[in-house]
Amino acid sequence: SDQSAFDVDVWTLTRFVMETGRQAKGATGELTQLINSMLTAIKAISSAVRKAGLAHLQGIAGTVNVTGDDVKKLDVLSNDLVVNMLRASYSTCLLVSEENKDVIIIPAEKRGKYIVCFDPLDGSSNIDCLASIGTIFAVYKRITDGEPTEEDALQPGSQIVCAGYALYGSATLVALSMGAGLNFFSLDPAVGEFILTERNVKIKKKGKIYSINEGYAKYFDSAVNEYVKWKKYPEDGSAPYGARYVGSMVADIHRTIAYGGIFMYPANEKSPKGKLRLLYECNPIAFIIEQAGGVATTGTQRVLAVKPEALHQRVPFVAGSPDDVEEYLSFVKKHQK
Ligand code: AMP
Ligand code: P6P
Repeated sequence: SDQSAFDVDVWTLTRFVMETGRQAKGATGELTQLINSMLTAIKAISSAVRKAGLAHLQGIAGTVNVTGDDVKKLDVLSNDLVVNMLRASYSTCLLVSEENKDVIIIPAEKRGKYIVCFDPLDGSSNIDCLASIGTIFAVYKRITDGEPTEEDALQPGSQIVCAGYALYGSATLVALSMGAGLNFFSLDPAVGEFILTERNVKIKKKGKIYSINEGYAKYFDSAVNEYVKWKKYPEDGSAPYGARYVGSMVADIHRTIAYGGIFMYPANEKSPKGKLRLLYECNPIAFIIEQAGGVATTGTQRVLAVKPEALHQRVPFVAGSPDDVEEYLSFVKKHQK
């Protein structure tokens, strides 16, 4: 039989969140309930993502599978899982999902004090080629009384209480922060628990990788193109950077935190505000990047300082190792003169 040591005192994510909850002065346990409900949804999404090919969950919605039942697109299924788990947690009162045009108001009898903005399955255009995809979420405290409103969701990212992402890659990983540092947890499918694998994660001050979709070079502004050229043909005797781009934000961001470097989805002529959404992609990821000691900017301001005006608004997004982002900003400044 397998004699490898079985950790009988393992730090699961559930245990970690209960521990940090106990240390939080006056905490009622509501946020702990919320996080653990989100984790249940993530475990179920991970299982569905890994069975997608077998269960014919891929492809377009509306098709039927071999047994004739309706096939839900993976991202519709993921959205339903997150909404149902959060509604059942009695800790939320309003949700914003990439999949829903309008806010989702939780029925009065099931309400708690938190708002959650999430992308249930980010990078879903990569599902059919089996590239890594992810789930992203940010948690805020409501700021209105009575009926929750859109105003509760339009808070700047600086108000985030908790944010995280799940990466469905070669393993399933959760990155989570409640504002006191960033921790990584890996899913042990044998136990069905996320296990703490890296504490207080910090990004390198400077990396050697740049990550951008150069297919838009024709449409980038000159600061972006000049920065990218500098990464390829540095004139200060330093070595050129490596290029990596998955096209799935969570995969590109997780690599940037793990290895250092810079991830860029800047504005371009075709997308004057960039493509990434502020509420459920840029803000949670910017919060996490800052907790790892990195920088996240729109090119003109700190992402977490942006005052949102609309649920699905886009912002240009550049984030990663502080020295790399600062170097990019020096090119932006040079071109503003
Ligand atoms: P609660 O009463 O559970 O909604 O928590 C109130 C506040 O305590 C939250 O908004 C957090 O700032 C903090 N808190 C609660 N639970 C946790 C936790 N599990 N880990 C870290 N901070 C927490
Ligand atoms: P492009 C996936 O569709 C996504 O929203 C992000 O996950 C990813 O970073 C970006 O779009 C990729 O966009 O234009 O490079 O294909």
